[in-house]
Amino acid sequence: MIHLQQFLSVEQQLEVLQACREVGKRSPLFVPRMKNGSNFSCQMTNCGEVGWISDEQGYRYSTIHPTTGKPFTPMPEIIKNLAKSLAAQHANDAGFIPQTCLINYYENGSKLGLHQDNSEPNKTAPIISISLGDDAIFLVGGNKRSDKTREILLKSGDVIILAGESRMIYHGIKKIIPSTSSLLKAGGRLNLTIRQVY
Ligand code: MD6
Ligand code: FE
Repeated sequence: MIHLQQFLSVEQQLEVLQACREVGKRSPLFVPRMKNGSNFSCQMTNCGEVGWISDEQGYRYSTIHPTTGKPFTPMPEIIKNLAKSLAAQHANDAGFIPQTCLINYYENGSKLGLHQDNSEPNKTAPIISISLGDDAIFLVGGNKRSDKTREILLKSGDVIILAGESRMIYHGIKKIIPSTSSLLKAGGRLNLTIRQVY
């Protein structure tokens, strides 16, 4: 796993944030649900050809936004270009095709349970993750759910790349640390994960 600390300048962070706001106008945040009907504690939206969704039918990629019924907003160029350049320079994948970007929004108190990213038919392309806003405690384990985890502090502008042997490791968000960034006026944290799904 690659952790690039404060990789994005504040200027770049603001540009990516603005791109997310534009996405949110056409493809608003929604609250995904688990198979048992319970809500996720973070909100999500997507841009790109497909988006990751979750409800009582399970989790999967869909071409349709779950509340608008419309296709997801195309991925803004700034997000595409950042992901392609990160994949080429840090994950040895100059052919990376950014097909989707999942945008998670965490308010204070939101978290994301330990999981493996296994919805993608393509399990060899790297996953590029960008953090914006308040600090988060990221849990990183191994290839088995029962493997010991360690905590990594993710700050605004940090990038995580899961590639190669780390592609399938278990990970999650333990907590958001309130008021640690002034990037988001309303507080909280945004995370973008950009993938080549197919
Ligand atoms: C988050 N990130 O940072 C959640 N998944 O809010 C993820 O679940 C994640 O950071 C795959 C690759 C990188 C990630
Ligand atoms: Fe993940």
